[in-house]
Amino acid sequence: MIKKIFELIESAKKVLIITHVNPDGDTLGSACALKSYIGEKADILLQVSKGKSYPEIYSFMPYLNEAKTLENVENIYDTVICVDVASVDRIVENAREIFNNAKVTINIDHHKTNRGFADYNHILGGISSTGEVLYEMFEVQKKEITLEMANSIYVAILTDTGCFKYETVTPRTLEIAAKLAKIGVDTASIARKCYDLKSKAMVMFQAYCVTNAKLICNDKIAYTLVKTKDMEKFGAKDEHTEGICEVLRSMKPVELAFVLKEAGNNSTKVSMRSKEKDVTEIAKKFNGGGHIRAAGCTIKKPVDEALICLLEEAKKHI
Ligand SMILES: [Mn+2]
Repeated sequence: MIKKIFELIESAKKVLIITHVNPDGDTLGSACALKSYIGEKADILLQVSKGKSYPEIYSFMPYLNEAKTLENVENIYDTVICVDVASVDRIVENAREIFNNAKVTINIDHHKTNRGFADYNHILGGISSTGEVLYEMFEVQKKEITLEMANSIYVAILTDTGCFKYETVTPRTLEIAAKLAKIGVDTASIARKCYDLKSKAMVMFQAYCVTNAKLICNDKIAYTLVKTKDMEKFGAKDEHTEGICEVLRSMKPVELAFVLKEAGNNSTKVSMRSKEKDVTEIAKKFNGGGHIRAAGCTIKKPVDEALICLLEEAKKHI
């Protein structure tokens, strides 16, 4: 399959690399590495709506400022490659049209819940990140990994492992990180850019959300509600809620952490994290998905009602 994917990339005329909605470091890093490898004939698509962009902390990465958005992307691609896209529902609006129209569709991912929705699927469920999957693909096919590619893959692995903290980190993951460092990746500088250059609004807003968190079931469950009016008060953007759930989980007794965010049209976006439990079990109940310790879903109810349904389900897992 890997060889075939490289042959398809070779023979493609115009390639669109699709990142997932609410792009994170893994999808962006993987897309940048691929774009860097493929060159001129590839474009990256950010699935962001009007006026929105990718999280500003990733602005140091190449190609993102010239990336297409849902607003300006044209239906001109014969080949589409999805990176870190867990399911076809994560391809939205006109991007779905482009995906359906493409002669060749390729899906490179590490989500266990990915069912293989493309013509060619290379999914290694359980591997740390799509960045790691991609690294192995380049290495197996003996493709040169340039410093630019290495930097992007490093961002993908670093951010999707929460700085090499999760169980998904294997000796191989660390070996790959070492190989990337040997290519010349400045690991300290990338860590600083990803974690220590957050906007003031982000840190202040996160502190506010953490302060308002509730702990229930002997402090085993922590949750907080993110309301649009509060975000406006702090000047917080959508991306600024990233990381709140991890802070809630970091409290010693907490096993399950939830962030419930107003998402418009009376729906609520839920992020969930756990220390030990498999949160995909909870996410799946609401048609969501993700990883064992980090998952999400959207509940089509206002935030206060969504909370009741979610806690009812979560308590079954405690
Ligand atoms: Mn990922």
